[in-house]
Amino acid sequence: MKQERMKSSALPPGQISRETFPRFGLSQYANRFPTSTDTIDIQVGGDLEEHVIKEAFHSLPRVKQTSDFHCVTTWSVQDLKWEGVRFSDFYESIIQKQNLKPNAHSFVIFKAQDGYKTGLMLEDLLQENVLLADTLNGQPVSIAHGAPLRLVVPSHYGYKNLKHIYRIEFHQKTQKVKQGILSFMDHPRARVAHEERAKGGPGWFFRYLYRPLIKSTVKEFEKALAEYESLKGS
Ligand SMILES: Nc1nc2c(c(=O)[nH]1)N[C@H]1C(S)=C(S)[C@@H](COP(=O)(O)O)O[C@H]1N2
Ligand SMILES: [Mo]
Repeated sequence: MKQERMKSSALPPGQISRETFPRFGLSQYANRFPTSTDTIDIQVGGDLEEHVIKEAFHSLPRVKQTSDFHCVTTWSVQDLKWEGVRFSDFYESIIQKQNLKPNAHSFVIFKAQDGYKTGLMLEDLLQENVLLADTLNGQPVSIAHGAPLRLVVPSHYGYKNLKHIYRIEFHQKTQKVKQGILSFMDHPRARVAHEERAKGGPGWFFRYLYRPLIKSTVKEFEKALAEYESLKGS
């Protein structure tokens, strides 16, 4: 009898495991790509002084983490091997040093080179398994998966795992972040374990709404990347 490969953890409600990790997202981002992937420069702003973090990022302790990835449309990929720095180390060692007073921030907005953005509670980002990752499965994070740096928040749906980070804003109060998707689709926390797929109704309902979109979206994103790479190569 063929032995099933043991995965490290059970899947959360409504998720289905797939073998390959696709390039994925909202249609409108399929043809958008990062403009600068050679260096990691992070603009910071919001309720603190604007500046750019360069060398300081590379002085943070490096960590490796194996975690699962869950897209809100119900596909999951298990056992991805990320490497990077803990968001909590980044926050405590770099951001809090310039901070006005302790506990001043409660909400964080991430902005990407392709125009995508998302907001998360600082409390959720300070969990141990939240990384700013620059390596996936032993290779620098590819264009497909978020070069040069992406957010890995395994307990939250894929749409909070922002790729191609260029800017991080720290705010004292929760902000509205217009993500370019219908607003009901953006749950403020989007925790996978609680099936917070969207704020406009029960999580299980959206399983059936989103699942039919997977196949065509994967195709669309694959095609756009292939076109981009052939243009770059020519
Ligand atoms: N910059 C950026 N980040 C993004 C997206 C995007 O389009 N642009 N899509 C989000 C969505 S909906 C998902 S499911 C994951 C997909 O990550 P992957 O392409 O590495 O599979 O990225 C998220 N982060
Ligand atoms: Mo997603």
